[in-house]
Amino acid sequence: MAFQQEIETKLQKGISVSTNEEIYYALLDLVKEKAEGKVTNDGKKKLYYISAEFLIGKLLSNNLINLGMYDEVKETLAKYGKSLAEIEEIELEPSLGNGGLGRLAACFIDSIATLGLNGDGVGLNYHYGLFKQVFENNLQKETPNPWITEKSWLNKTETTYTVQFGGFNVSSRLYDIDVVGYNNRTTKLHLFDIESVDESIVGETIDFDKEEIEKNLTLFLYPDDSDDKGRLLRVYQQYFMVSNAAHLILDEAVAKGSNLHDLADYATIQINDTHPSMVIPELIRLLQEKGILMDEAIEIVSKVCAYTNHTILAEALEKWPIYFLDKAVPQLMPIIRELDNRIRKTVTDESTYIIKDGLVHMAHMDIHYGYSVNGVAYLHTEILKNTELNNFYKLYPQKFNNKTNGITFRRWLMACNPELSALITELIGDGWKKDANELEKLGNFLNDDAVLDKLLAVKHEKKKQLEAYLLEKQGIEIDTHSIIDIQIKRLHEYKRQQMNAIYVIHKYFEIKAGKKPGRPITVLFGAKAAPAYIIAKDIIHLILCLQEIINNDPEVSPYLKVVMVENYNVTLAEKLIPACDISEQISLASKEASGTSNMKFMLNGAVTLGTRDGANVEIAELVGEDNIFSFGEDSQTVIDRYARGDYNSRSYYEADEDLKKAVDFIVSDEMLAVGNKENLERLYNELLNKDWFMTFPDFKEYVAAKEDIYSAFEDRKHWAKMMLVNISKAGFFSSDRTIEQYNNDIWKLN
Ligand code: 26Q
Repeated sequence: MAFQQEIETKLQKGISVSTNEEIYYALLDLVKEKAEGKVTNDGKKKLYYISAEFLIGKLLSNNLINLGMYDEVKETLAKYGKSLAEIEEIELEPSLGNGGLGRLAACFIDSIATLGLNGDGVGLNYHYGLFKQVFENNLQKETPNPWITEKSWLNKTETTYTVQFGGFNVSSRLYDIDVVGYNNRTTKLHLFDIESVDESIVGETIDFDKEEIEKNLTLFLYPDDSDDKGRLLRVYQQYFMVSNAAHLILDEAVAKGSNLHDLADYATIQINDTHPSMVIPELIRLLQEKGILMDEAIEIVSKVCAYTNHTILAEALEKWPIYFLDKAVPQLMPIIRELDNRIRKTVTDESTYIIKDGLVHMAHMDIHYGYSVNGVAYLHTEILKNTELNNFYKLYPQKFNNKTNGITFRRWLMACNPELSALITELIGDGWKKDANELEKLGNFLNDDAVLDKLLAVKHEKKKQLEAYLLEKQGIEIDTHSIIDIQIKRLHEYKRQQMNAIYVIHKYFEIKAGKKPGRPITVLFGAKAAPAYIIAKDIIHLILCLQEIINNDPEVSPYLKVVMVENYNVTLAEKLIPACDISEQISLASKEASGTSNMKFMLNGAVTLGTRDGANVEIAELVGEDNIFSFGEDSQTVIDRYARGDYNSRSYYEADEDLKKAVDFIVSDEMLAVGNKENLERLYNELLNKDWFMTFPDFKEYVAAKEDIYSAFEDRKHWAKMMLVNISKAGFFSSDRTIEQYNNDIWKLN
């Protein structure tokens, strides 16, 4: 049936006389039916990608693209005066992730479906997801962010389990979201929930009674830094997730004929960071319940579980106090102790033990009892092998492997930038949509002026769209003829938004002194800070204060604008990335495991200004040093300085007049007039007395690199060439490539 007929049957009336809301829900129904009608791979062996986060974003456009219906739907709606973009505004974004790790999981399930692999995602159905960020008095405030509407992408299933905690049980129910692959099969995102969840205990804020687990277990996603009560709740959530997953996995294997001794022929589990690590003892426990002895249960599970590490920050490696686990999941502690004892008997290196000083080291359990350990970019994996996890690498060199992250080009090019997609297809055909390496063919147009002009025209069009969007949604004005310089990512000191902010102050002084840039610059930030991460919130305060001062200064604002968008999320990323000229990837070398926004920016024709960290290293290798602006100390220099422990930020401050002046401005009268003394002084003191992520040593080179890249922008033709090189080399970063490598090297699905 033609689309128009199908949708009008659902609407029971014509498109033109229907409201956007009616059309949205009719489309939702229709797309869900189409997804159900697609085949799923149900081969023998299945992958379970268990993750506490799946930052999937809105699904309507994405699913329409993957079903091959997007153009027809958009055009038909337009014929009757309706805009698909406006209709998609009705959909609420599920914020089921903090950032990179959650978004990676979402890209991965898209690629798993697209490649037709037998694999599902397993996670939790948080009712409020991550908090919504609002700005008040130049400060971040957190509010609840409900996303589940009466009708949504969630499908309630008949699958229910009982999960045991210390002292009480809860009943779970499984909700599924169909994951539609591009022109191929579907898989499922399994999200578990408790039947007894009680939304009424949530008010205007994100504070709620943390004691009543039966009511609150799936209400919120925990930010990456939290208070103690929250941390205990996090343990309950993690166990709830993996216990349900383990039940589901065993049930599905048995249904396919497994006798459980051969579980590894039916299931493989990818543990996404340590958040699902308790699946190891839980599976062992369940196998024992089914009559399998401890020795064999351990052996089976060790052939099923594989672990991905996403962080080098030692403080971010999960270590749970024994008393947490004793309280929440007492049935697991004897198993974890047994796992630890076996290591103590066979391994002499005490640093690898699972239980130490009353803490259970989750990653240690994963590495000893998993069959694969991977990092998420070349440099990251090297650092794990040679430094951070070196003691484990010496024990199990064969387990370690690298899987450089990737992104789905369906969402991060086709959906968010149809204009660029159309230009690419006009030039090289549409084979790139299935085989991203075909983007290399764009290299044939590097000297084609007409193509370069078109590329610049697309960028300008995306800037105009962003301008309209920000004005309408946030009342923010940007200049589409300015250089758009963007840093969007979680707020973390190692990502160094503070360095970018100090640069802005430096530029402000230059303009005040009469050194005006030839072209206006818009420095755009988007970032949420974990509610308990004090310094991160102080950095947001700094940026918001700068925004107020600079944008209201008539001497400066024609040349420099600072914009911090509110509530940065996937939807905003989809608008910001296509409009960007300069991609800020300025983490302290060695600290950013990979980064994935760097890949999205590159794919959309932004040029990277970055340190030699994470996947930036691979971007530089692909595009060549002429098409990226790299600066700063390298990872080894940084690692060595940490080892020496002799970093003294004050000495850099004293030695650099520009830096000193910019840093002092943080506590100047102008700043105190718009900001809070407490926040600004705390940040100032932190930088001067600690600066743990070493912004000062890189500052000089950062300023120089910024000047270089801003002046490079003025040679429009050369800049367009750099854009095209970046796009043409982005194929490697398709998550289809990443997933193929996971499958070939780790999962080995048939
Ligand atoms: C841990 C304990 C308690 C509460 C929360 C957490 C927690 C939550 C989220 C710890 C870490 C995270 C998220 C980590 C993350 O997003 N890491 C990013 O992963 C990306 C995908 O591999 C990389 O590209 C980024 O470099 C990495 O920072």
